[in-house]
Amino acid sequence: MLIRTPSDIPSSEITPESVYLKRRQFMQGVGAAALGLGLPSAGFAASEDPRKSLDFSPVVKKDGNPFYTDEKTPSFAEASSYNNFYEFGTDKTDPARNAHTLTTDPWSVKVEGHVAKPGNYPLEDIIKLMTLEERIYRLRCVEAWSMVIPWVGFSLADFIKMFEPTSDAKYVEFTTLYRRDEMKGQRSSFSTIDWPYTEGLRMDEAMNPLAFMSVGMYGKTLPNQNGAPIRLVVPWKYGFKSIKSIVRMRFTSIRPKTSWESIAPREYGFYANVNPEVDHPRWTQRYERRLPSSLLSPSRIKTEMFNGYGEQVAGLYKDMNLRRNY
Ligand SMILES: Nc1nc2c(c(=O)[nH]1)N[C@H]1C(S)=C(S)[C@@H](COP(=O)(O)O)O[C@H]1N2
Ligand SMILES: [Mo]
Repeated sequence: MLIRTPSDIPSSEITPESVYLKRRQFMQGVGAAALGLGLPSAGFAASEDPRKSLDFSPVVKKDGNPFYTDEKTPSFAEASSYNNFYEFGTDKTDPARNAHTLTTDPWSVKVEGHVAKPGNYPLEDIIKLMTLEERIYRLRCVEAWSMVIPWVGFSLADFIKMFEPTSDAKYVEFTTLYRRDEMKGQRSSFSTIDWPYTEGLRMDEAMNPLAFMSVGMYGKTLPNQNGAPIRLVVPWKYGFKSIKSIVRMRFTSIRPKTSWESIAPREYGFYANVNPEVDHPRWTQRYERRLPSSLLSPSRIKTEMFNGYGEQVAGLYKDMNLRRNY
């Protein structure tokens, strides 16, 4: 099984020895002036950091704003060196190590299915048309760890409205890039994922104001390992729904089959709402490890229904049995 249980994941992975050593070598190799600029970002040396600053409106930092939380965010280096992105390997440190091979320019998103305006939309046009804003969301992985991440992006609902979905559009399916020569994990013969990675949402879920398309984090464009150049963020669902490096959106009348549901349908459902009442068959979902954590401070906290976003999304599921529809 690919997704590992929390006990399989040593917290030392957060600052792996290799990254630490590389950082030290880098610091020894540069002068004091360069040090003033801070540590190089995880996964690439400062001189070749491909991220660009973004122009966005910062999140309104007040209680009750569902797009904001004052919970502690990890450093950028932590959020970009502990990742799940199986296209680049299954270890948490693999994406930061391997994702530099991905080229993201040019990039476009193909829109198909039940919409009045299908087409191939270049990323630069998308960014010009949408209003970029910041949102600070909790991300809860099904493996029972979580992080708080400051994203930059735009509302998925606003994006979808551009394509004018018809009344036959009941679901939207998202697909990740399939490019074996740039994605090491897609070449691996051990992989159980039938590439490309796909995900999906019911239309009313996709139109919920919390659903977000991210093109950046920590004020800059996304690093490859976090899903550059454009990825989904659905904060009330387990992290695997938040599909990375999207190249296609297809509007369908029937429920799309998603990658994890296809691999292990008893363990990973289509809905995948964060739910402390419904355990994974192999571990509890009542608690989570909030990163950054360490052996001395394990940061074990209670998992909240809908990851704490119930006020915004509980209505979507009011007539559903969430034990059956996990
Ligand atoms: N294409 C693709 N998207 C993906 C994954 C993946 O393996 N491939 N992993 C998912 C999982 S399990 C999680 S927890 C989040 C992690 O996002 P982050 O690395 O930005 O924290 O990405 C999700 N999106
Ligand atoms: Mo995850």
